[in-house]
Amino acid sequence: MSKQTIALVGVPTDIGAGHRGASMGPEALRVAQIAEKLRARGLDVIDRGNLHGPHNPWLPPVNGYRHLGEVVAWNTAVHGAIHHELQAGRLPIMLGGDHCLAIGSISAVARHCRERNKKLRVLWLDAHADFNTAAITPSGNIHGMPVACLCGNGPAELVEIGETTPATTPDVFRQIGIRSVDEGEKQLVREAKMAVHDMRHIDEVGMRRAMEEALADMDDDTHLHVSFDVDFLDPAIAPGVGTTVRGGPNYREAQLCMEMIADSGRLGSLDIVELNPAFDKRNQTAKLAVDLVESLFGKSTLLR
Ligand code: B3U
Ligand code: MN
Ligand code: MN
Repeated sequence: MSKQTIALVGVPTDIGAGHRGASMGPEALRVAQIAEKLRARGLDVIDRGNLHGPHNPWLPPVNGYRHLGEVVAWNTAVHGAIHHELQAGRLPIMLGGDHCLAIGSISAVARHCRERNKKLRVLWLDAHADFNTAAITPSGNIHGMPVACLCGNGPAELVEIGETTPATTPDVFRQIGIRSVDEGEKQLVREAKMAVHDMRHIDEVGMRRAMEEALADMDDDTHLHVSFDVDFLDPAIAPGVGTTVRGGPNYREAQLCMEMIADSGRLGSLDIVELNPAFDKRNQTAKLAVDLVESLFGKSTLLR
């Protein structure tokens, strides 16, 4: 089989976030040499540049949603771009941007899986469950709602991005690193029977077993999508995010997580989201994200 080409798709917006600055994420990842580091691993990488969309008007929520129209516009662009890359046989990496953009990317991946008769598995690496709805959100920020929208629990304009409604179901998700879930959101996560490997579980059984569980029962027909919210990482090593939550995976745990995904051999698409250079120090969080992405593509610390 010929080697797969990686397509970098920049999405410079913080339209769904509670802080400004994630719009600078794509450039920070480029400055941290994401393309060059992957090429040095022998991979083919095309940088598609950035998508375009409405500016951030920074308005309060309306009916429980902040910037709904703008979020729809950005996600429609993301859906089209990511689906295009998948159709052409490339492995898309979305350079976010805040996590609301996963509505566009994962709906595109889900559509691709339906077209190719593939099973979908989504690893959601995050401090947050992102399962809020307009009725229960504490903020109105749509970056706290993408998993709910992808599962059909959201406004029609977002739920209907992609060809099938809803784009996906809770059983495709494996959430890792979760440690901040709002009260009403907890109830919804429980009702949906979402597989959540939260920090309590990782503390008890270790990253190795948590990842074995999350990666279990995949086969040659499974497309694995990784949605990497950089606030997954402990803020001691990753300060460059809008919402830090202490008690996340440390450097070694995060490396093991990425290495085990690489070993599965199933990675088909990736989001890197919520990197916020306005909160970062000397681009250290972007450099760390790139280091971890190298591991995700097979760089190993072991002499194997
Ligand atoms: N759950 C909170 C906070 C939050 C979610 N995702 C991030 N922050 N990055 C909310 O506003 O929905
Ligand atoms: Mn998130
Ligand atoms: Mn998060």
